[in-house]
Amino acid sequence: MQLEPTGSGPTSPLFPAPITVVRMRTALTRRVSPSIGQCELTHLKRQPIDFEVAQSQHERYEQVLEDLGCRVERLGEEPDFPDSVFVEDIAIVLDEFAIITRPGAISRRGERGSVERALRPHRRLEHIQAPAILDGGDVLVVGKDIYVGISSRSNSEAVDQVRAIVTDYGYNVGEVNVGGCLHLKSAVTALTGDTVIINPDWVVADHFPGRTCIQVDPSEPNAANVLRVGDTILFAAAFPRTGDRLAAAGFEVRPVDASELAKAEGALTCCSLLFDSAAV
Ligand code: CIR
Repeated sequence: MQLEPTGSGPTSPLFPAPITVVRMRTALTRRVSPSIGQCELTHLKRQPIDFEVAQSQHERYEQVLEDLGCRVERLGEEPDFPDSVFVEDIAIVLDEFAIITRPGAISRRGERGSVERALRPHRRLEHIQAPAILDGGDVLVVGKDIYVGISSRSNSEAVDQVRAIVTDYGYNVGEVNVGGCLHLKSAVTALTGDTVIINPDWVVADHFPGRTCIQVDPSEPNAANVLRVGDTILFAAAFPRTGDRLAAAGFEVRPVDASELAKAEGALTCCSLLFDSAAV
């Protein structure tokens, strides 16, 4: 567990001990739904998903997050929502507030209630409204830059609404066309505040001027979805060549087996919402 004291000072009877605020990194997750076999699919052919394997890989993923200092807050199973393990699509959590999305797939809109309830103690909530559609997988935050992918799940109205919500907080919002994959973060994710990993066939690197773009190994097109937790980069174990590239570039990397949820078009970022919050 990562605890960073942010307040301390001299104490005396006149000046009682100040409240010590600690910051914790929370990982919001949700168990795999037993109906995962009926998940939405856009770019993949349906193939059987072994629920028990998916569940045990997901538990291992949560364990890795815990090992890296996160407090895992696991939401209850949602048997009626096949894709509900992919909590990333339901919210964008920034330091100042969270935005509840309006998922592009109608089958996923009912996932919002429980995510809203879980986030409310941590953040003020804003909401994306119709006619906008937005999946969290299309929102890449790198420092104060927010890139929103235009995909089958997210539209320009959503970009306008995100911009209106965040603009007073110093964020820049840009629209990015994505092709060949489900979400923007299938094609590009952040390694640091100035470096991204990218599949240039699915998104053009020109969208990220001033940032170093490390390319996935060409034989591993789906490898751009990595999850940064502190100084560690989690990458899908199915993509060892890209893992080697990242290690060679000096990153501390850790493979995580996510092969069963990959059949549902999910990857590593999709299965958690990571954010810092204060605990007293
Ligand atoms: C869907 O199509 O919505 C799910 N089967 C996969 C969602 C994966 N989420 C993500 O990449 N952020």
